[in-house]
Amino acid sequence: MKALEGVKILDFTHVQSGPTCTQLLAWFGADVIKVERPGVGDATRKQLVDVPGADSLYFTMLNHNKRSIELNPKTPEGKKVLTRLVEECDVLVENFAPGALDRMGFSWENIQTINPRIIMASIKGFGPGKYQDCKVYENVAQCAGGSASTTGFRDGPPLVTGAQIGDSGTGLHLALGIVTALFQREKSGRGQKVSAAMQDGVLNLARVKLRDQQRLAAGPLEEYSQFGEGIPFGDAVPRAGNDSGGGQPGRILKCKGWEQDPNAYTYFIIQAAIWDKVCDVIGEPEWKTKDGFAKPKDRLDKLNQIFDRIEQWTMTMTKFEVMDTCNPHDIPVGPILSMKEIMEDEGLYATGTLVKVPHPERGEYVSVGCPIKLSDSDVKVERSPLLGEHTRQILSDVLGYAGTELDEIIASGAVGEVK
Ligand code: CAO
Repeated sequence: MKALEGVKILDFTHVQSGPTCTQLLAWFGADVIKVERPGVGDATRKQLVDVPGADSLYFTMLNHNKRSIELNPKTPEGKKVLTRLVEECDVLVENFAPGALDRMGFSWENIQTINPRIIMASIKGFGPGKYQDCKVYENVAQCAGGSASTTGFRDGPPLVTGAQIGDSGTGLHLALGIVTALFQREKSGRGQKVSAAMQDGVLNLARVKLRDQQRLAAGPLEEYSQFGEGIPFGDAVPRAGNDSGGGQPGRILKCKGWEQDPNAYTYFIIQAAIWDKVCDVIGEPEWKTKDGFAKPKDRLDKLNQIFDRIEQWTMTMTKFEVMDTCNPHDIPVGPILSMKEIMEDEGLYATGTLVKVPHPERGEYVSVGCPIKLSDSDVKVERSPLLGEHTRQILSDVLGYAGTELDEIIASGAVGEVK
């Protein structure tokens, strides 16, 4: 048995944020029915295409374990079918632009009237307020949620990060909201509306930076390199480069081969608790007792000197040798892994974090499997559906249409070219 077995999800999501949410629910066992515009489908099917004619990796990697029905709810027949889906499903998930679902005639009020037990979950760029009507993409959310202003180096422009914290991050937040609402429904018998704004999701992940914003009132942020360098702080949290955010000084340092390999680097943290071991490992044992070096606070104005010395040492070995040398001493280090190295890591395939998925149009591809492991709810990653692959199956098996009624719906064009 799977954790969410028996839960039916009407998946009205597209692009990245919503699909990551419903993909997780599908991996936990929910029956996810992806509703797509006839003949077109989710726009990502045809974005960043690498195999001509086949669904893109962008689409396939975000829509595993789902079924696809083509449906245009803007037609009379399409409205009837969508109404039946709302009646049948436990959860409706959507991430259309603000107002799009209302314009289709499916406002939250109407949806509740059709099915009072349904949970309706929405992702929008912003919560209620002056920007509530804006369309929002990943990097806009990273900027509006405080991530970009606090990422990068002090003397450079704000930076966005490659991790999709606005899209996939908000999808994760929404998934938690949905299972929480399902849990509450067990007791209340009622559905509810679950909302996650991308700005809020990013801000939640940038929480430590709002912490630092308030700490500024009490004085400079001593763990930031800028403090040791004697550069005054302004009135907003500055970009901290690769400083570690947890109060323990840390940097990215060069390793052997950095001249040719852009990822020959390691992260290196000098936690107070292992300072003596760091001194021994890098060959500076006198720093353990030396004035200005022995105490963590005294080291703050010498971080550049200290990390330069550690880097002289890390540059003598590969990032993996640094890891192998430091780990036995509990010195926290981490190699900067390229996507190529990650994709070649057999250990990640063994745990199901990476999976090889066969696909009829594009052949086998590598995807990220379910990153959350449940001991009693196994995940088998299935390929994403072709556009409208399950239209007939969903109309008949899930919604119970048959005979002339089924023929009429198909003939109306509301469900595309049914295979
Ligand atoms: N049949 C017929 N019409 C359909 C349909 C279907 N199955 N599915 C969607 N449509 C229609 C919508 O009703 C809408 O029509 P109207 O504008 O006439 O009401 C139209 O398609 C476009 O939908 P959209 O506005 O959501 O799509 P967009 O490409 O213009 O905008 C996005 C995309 C992502 C900016 C917007 O949906 C949005 O802001 N979503 C919320 C935030 C979000 O999730 N962003 C993350 C995106 S991933 O980076």
